[in-house]
This record gives sequence, C-alpha cells and structure tokens, in this order.
Amino acid sequence: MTRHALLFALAAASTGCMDFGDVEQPITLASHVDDWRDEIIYQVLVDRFANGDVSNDYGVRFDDLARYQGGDWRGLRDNLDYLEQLGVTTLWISPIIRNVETDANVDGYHGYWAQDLAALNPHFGDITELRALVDDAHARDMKIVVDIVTNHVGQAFYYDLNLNGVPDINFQGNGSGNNPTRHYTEYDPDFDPRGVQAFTSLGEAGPAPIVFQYDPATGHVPPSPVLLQDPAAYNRKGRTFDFDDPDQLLHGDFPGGLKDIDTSRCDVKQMMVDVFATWVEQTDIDGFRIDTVKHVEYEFWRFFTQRLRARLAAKGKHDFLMFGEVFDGRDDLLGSFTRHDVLGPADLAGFLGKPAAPDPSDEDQLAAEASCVPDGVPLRGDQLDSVFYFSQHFQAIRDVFQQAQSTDRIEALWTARQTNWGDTPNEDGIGVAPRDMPINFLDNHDVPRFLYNVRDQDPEVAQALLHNAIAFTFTAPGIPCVYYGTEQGFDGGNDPANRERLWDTGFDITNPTFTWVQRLSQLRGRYKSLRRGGMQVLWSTTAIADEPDAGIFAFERLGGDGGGSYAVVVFNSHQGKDSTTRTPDRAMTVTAPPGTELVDVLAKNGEQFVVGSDGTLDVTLPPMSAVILVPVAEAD
Ligand SMILES: [Ca+2]
Ligand SMILES: [Ca+2]
Ligand SMILES: [Ca+2]
Repeated sequence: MTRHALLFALAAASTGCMDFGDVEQPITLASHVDDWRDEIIYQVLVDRFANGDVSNDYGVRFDDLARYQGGDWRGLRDNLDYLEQLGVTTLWISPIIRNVETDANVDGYHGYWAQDLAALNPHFGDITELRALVDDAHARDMKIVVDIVTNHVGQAFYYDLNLNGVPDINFQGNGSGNNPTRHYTEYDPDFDPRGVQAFTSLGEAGPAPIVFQYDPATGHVPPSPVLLQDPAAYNRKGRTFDFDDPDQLLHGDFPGGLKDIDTSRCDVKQMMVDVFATWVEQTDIDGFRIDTVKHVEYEFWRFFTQRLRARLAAKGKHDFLMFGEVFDGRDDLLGSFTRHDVLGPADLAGFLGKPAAPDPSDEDQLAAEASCVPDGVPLRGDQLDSVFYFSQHFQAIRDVFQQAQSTDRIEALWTARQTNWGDTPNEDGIGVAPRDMPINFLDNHDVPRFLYNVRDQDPEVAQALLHNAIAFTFTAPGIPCVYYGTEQGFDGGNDPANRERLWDTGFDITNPTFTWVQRLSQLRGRYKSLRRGGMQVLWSTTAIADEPDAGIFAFERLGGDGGGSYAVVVFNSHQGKDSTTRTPDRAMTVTAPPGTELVDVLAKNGEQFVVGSDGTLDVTLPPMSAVILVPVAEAD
C-alpha cells in the first residue's frame, strides 16, 4: 500500500467511516488469543534479528551498532522455525513506522524517533511484507505485538532561542550582566516551565519560536500526520532533567531532542487512536507495547485505550493487548497505569513524592474528559492491561538473582502488587486483571544485559545465575518476556552494545541457554498452574549468609484459573552453598496433602519429594538452582 492510500484511509477513519478504498485488499480482523497468560513473549529489534532482504539495505554500516544493520520483517518471517523451537508464542517487534533517518551519528533503526506515524519504515519492508509476517505468525499460532510511541516524535524541530532563523549549538552570550555566557543547543534546550524562552541582547524575548527542520537526506522533515506540523501540538518546554518533577516528567522533551507532544489535546488524542487503530485494521496485529507511558497523562491513557478497544471490538478484534513501559522502580507508579480509579495530576505528584493541589472528583474529571469524546460514549477509569515489571527487574532480578540479597524483598513486592496494580479486567479488554499478569523480564534494549551485569563472575557461575533468573521469569505469575539474544548468551552493556546482531550466531539451537528457555517454555505449555494458576509464597527469608535457608525463595502455583493443576517452585539464590526449606524454628508447609508425591520436572531425571505427615516439604538445593515440583500424577 502506498503512503497516499494509508493517509486516505486515515482521513476516512477520522470521519468515523472506514473505507479501504484502493488499498490492496481488505483484511478480516480476528482474535487469536485465548488467555494472554498462556503466551511467551520474545522482544525483537527488527534491525538486529535477521536480514531477509538485501534490497532495503541502504545506509547499513556493520562496523557501528548505532547505525542500521539490515534486519527486516522478511528476516523474521524466514526464521519463525527458530522462534517456534525456542517456544516463544508472541513476537513483540520494534516500531514499524517511518523514523528520522539519522541524528547526531545515530540512526533511527530502533524505531523510537517517529517521523511519520502513517508510513512504514522502508528499511523493514512494505505493507505486503508486514501482513505476510502477521499471517505466517498466525498460521503457527504465534501473535505479533507492535511497539508504539505516543509521547514524542523524533528530532523534528529546533527552538530558535536567539531568533536568528538558524539552529545554533553551544551558542554563547557576551557575558554582560543581562546577557550571561551560556552553553546550550537549540535542538535540545533545558526545561523551562514557562515554555522555552527566546532572548536577545536585551534579555528574554518571550516564547521561542520552533522551526521544523527540512533535510530529506537525514530524514529530518516535518512530522506527519499534518496535525503534528502545528506548533501547538507540542508542549515546547524543553528537555526534562528532573524526572521527579511532574511538570517535567509529563511535558518535557525526552533527552536526545525527542519532541514532547501535547497529549492532553482532544485532536491529538483522537489522531493517535485513528492512526494506530488503522495499523491494526491494516495488519490484524494482536497488541501494542507502548513506550514512555509515565511521560503521558492518565487522561490520555483512559481515552486512548478505551476508544481503541471499542473501535477494534466493533470490527471483531477482541483481546487486543496493550502493555506499557513505565521505566521506574516504584511499584505504585507502575501499577497506577493499570488502575480504574480515576487518577490525575495530584496522584502522579504523590507517587513522585511532591505536593499538589487535590484533583477534581472522579465524576467531575470524567465529565471534563468526555468533552473530547465525539460519540458521547462515556469514559471510565480503564487504562492499560499491564506494564513491564520494572520494579521486579530491580528488586528481584538485580538484587536477588544477581547480587544475592535477601528474598523477602520479592515477597514484599508481590504483596504490594495486589494493591498497587489494577484488580479488574478492562472492558473489551483481555479478560485478566492487570495484577495477575505482570510482564516478567530480565533485560531489554534499554538496560545492560543480565550477563553484562555479572561479567566479573566465572563464566559457569554467570550462566547459572542467568538460568536461575530465567526460570524465575517463567514460573512467577504473569507473562515471561525474553529479549532477543538472551537465548544465545549475549552479554552487551549499555545501548547500543546490548543491541547485537542475532544472525552472527547462525541461529544456534544448541546453545545451552537456548535449550534452557526451550525447556521452560515446554513446561509452561504442559502445566496450566504455571500459566494461569494463583500464587502463594511459601518461603522467603532475610538470611543471606550461612543460615540453613539463606537465599531460599519458594511459592506454590495453584487455584486461580489453573484448574486443578498444582506446582511448587523453589529457588536457591545463594551463590556459595546449599540451602534448604527448614530452619531450627520453622519448616515449609505446603497446600498439597500429606503423602503427596512430587517430582522435579525442571531436571530431566527429576528427583522425587514427598509431603510429610505434618504437611511440610523439605527441599535442599545447590547454589544458584531451582526445582519445579508437580504431583507425580500430573507429570507425564
Ligand atoms: Ca534488509
Ligand atoms: Ca538560532
Ligand atoms: Ca509527554
């Protein structure tokens, strides 16, 4: 499909009448998911996974990971066997839309520098290729989740601070009293709550005009859709430097010159629904992973998620997943984007530890937001279906599984999630409460890889630590999410070192971490308790030294939506000694009746355990290891 055709479709959509007109072929939307908790997500940076089409390799520079490498959607299609063997069932692919090509010697290969929300990134393929990827995935019962950004566009304009009509970098004043020496860039000036100010030799001169760049060679052309060419569609306050200041968090440009969109405007909200719903309608993709969620107002998420769900449901697309990235360790802030109470600026300020005037009542707030709704259908409190479990990334993956700190922090975190996160499924949503399906991950494109963080360890120890943490993300309540390359033992540090080319490995399916993920995927598929079951912590501890239970963490998966399926999962996160589920003062009691025979299905020739006549279960584990125990009667 041509860009023109899509824009035509968008124009039709905005009047409420979807007409695919001369677009290639209308497609039928369908729901391809039964319960999202059955899924195993694999995160792919498309540019880095496989190069299936060299005809789109313009601008590729293999010697520099900050530049395009040549991967594309065809490469993904060609390697679905590899992914299916690994056991993953949902591919989260990096953004599909056209980006700023190059800025400050970095390419937009990652996809987070939007230039045209209604056009595809030609480095990755065309609409035919994208549809083929979705179709081939669906034929294997795999799903496709697309990464989107609503908070900002790429480096689209500069602030003409000195009113000279050209972009200046490191401009300096003359050092006089009202014109002090200053260092700055007009592409990315510091945040100013009044809006970025211009100045002359006489002092400040009011709001700085913004000037859209026009340099087709680097992809710096005014953003599309056309609404994004209106200066009023942006907050124009400059670059955030204090992420705990609510005004900066919501309204500042994202560092790197990424221009912050005014997502409180009705026309912006509606445009975002139209453009992204159209991509679903054009491809039948199954969900969105949403970037930079905490930088956008709660009211936007209510509008965006509810209007999008309703529009897709009317076309036969149900169970459309929307999960967000809240890059933050504060669990209450994470969970706030999944709650149904009508949160507002005062709530946000509270999570950030700042004072604020009280918000309006829920009723008054929703009434105000209703002024944006064209068809009069009232808004509710509903927001996202889930968020990445960043708090767990820090407090469990880092603190416990890398640094062997006490496991009681995992129990505390999981307990807090029950009240911090939404407890009700969204209307027209996926049918699962957000608190029951956090997205569990080890690493991603924005943090150093797990193996990088433990690079000072002996390689065998590092791998044992990695495997134990992977087992944790595959057995904890929620959905496991594997960042591409983890299965090949990648160990890259900070961006772009953590964005390696996967094809350099030859897609090796014998790598021990590949086979470990494969095995855990099979166990999740086989045992419903691990996917849909409820959860009860059996053992956590403050002990980290030579105590009998130092490093032990254990929980049951039972009840919930797991049918009668039952599992006990025990970890020893201690890095130097065997530990056990018994101390002089305490023994581990399980729900399975006395005499129940359990077998470890994680080990190939699993050890057997029997629940004692007093209901206790003794499990002793070597350092950095785990067992997954299921009733012998349930094991096969
Ligand atoms: Ca290519
Ligand atoms: Ca200037
Ligand atoms: Ca924002």
